Amino acid sequence: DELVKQMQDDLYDGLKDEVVEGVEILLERGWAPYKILTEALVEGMRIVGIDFRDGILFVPEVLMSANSMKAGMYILRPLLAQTNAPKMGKMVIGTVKGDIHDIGKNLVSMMMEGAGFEVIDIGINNPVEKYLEAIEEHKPDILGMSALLTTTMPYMKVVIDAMVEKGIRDDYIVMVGGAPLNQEFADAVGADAYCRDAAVAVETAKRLIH
Ligand code: B1M
Repeated sequence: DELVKQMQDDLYDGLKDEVVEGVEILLERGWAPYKILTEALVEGMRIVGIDFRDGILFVPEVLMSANSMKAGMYILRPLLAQTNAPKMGKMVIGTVKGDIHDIGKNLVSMMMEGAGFEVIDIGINNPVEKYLEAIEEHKPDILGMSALLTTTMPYMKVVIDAMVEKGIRDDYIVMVGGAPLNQEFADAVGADAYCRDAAVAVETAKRLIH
């Protein structure tokens, strides 16, 4: 699709208004919000990631791409969160200490809400104390953690170890995700599940909560 390709280019160039307009046009054409999200926005960001890695794009540019993506997600959010699904359970989710990437986490939150979960998003750069406070306060069924950096992902083990030490580890389903993670890592830190993407997070949550 021409427009989808154009939107990926606009996301790459950090053209927020154009990305927003593209989302609106695709919605008018009857595209499902999830299809727009994955094919235009997530795919666009994947391309940005490659050139970021290769030193073709730099932080200020990628930040503009990220803001364009967020503007597109902002339109899709109510459509994705709109649901007739019965109440499924509660999740606290946050990005770990030292890590400020939040797009993936936000996407997981949106999709979980759409599936009928109540989501408490504690944001980015969370030290272990923040996670513990949040689960104590909200008593969720699920704790979700996100990390996008190989340097921050080990912090998930710090959080899980602290839960073990307090004797509360088994009171929660712990799900982890983020681009550098894999199943092996999730097993090694003692999480209940690794979620490759937001759709898998929803499926996994539904499966584990029963
Ligand atoms: Co960053 N960055 N970044 N960055 N950035 C990566 C992660 C990187 C892979 C880019 C690259 O080199 N190719 C690289 C990490 C390399 C590594 O660790 N080995 C990197 C780097 C190096 C950095 C900095 C260190 C750069 C610098 O300053 N020199 C710096 C670190 C800042 C920090 O956190 N302390 C940095 C900064 C930034 C920006 C601020 C510019 C921006 C973030 C803006 C924001 O989030 N508000 C940014 C971005 C945008 C990226 C890339 C390009 C895209 C990330 C993204 O949003 N993807 C990224 C490249 C990449 O990932 N390939 C990169 C889209 C999103 C939908 O996917 O987040 O993977 P993702 O989430 C998916 C799944 O992973 C999963 O579901 C989501 C939806 O399907 N998932 C979960 C994620 N969390 C989950 C939690 C769950 C379940 C599933 O819980 C249950």
